[in-house]
Amino acid sequence: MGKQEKLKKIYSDIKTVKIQGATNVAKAAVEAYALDKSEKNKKKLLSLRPTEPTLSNALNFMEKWPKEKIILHFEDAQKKINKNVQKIIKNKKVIYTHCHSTNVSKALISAKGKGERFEVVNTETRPLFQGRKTAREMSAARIKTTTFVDSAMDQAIKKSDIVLLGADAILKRGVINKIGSGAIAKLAKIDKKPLYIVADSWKFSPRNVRIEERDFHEVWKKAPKKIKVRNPAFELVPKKYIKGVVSEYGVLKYEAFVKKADKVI
Ligand code: RUB
Repeated sequence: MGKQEKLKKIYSDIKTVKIQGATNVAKAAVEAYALDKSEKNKKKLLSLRPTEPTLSNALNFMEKWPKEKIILHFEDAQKKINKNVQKIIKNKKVIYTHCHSTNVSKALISAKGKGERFEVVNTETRPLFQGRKTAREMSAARIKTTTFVDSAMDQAIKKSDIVLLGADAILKRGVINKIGSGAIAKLAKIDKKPLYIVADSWKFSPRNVRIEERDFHEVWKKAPKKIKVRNPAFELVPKKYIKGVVSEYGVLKYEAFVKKADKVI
């Protein structure tokens, strides 16, 4: 495959969510930027998933670091996240999660490998069903897994002891994550379930991000013309609902995480 073809394939795989999740999107964009370090390519990559600071942070770090150092950051951060997640899930029998997060998924698989005993409940995450990807990964790792439709999220949360969500963007006012995450956070609060964000620090952005609204055909292919179909991909989890952020920095309170990330990113 020639360079242009490779680039086109990466653009398309990111845009169509074949490559999904903040870390995977950023890694693919790093590969694409290494192929062509032009401003045009950078602009194009940044436009593909506007709600992803990991993507923009990684491309900015590439101005001073080689590609290998960027990839090493993701691997190193994940190892630390795995250890830190293990601390907060001790004695938690049932863990609830939503959508698919590489940071959450890998941490749970690692914890299982280290002998932690727990099961997972999750929600399927319409319209693109990334929750099924999580369920498959959990099940392949021999973690007992139960999947619910999104509208049963209250029941799923009630069955859990702790809620772990990934993040697309960590802002000063809260976290942007997959649609449904805001409602999950409110229900977790009412049901008194601790909610932690599990995320690489490169998800931090000192600036606001645009919430991506995707093509309505993902929701309803042949919707009658007069019906307006909305498809917002992400939403805010206000910081007041978040018990802590589990990152490579450790398990920190929201403000402490932001203070630290703001100095580095
Ligand atoms: C994925 C999503 C995930 C974060 C997690 O949305 O909202 O929670 O991206 O990031 P989408 P990571 O499927 O639309 O990309 O995978 O880095 O943990």
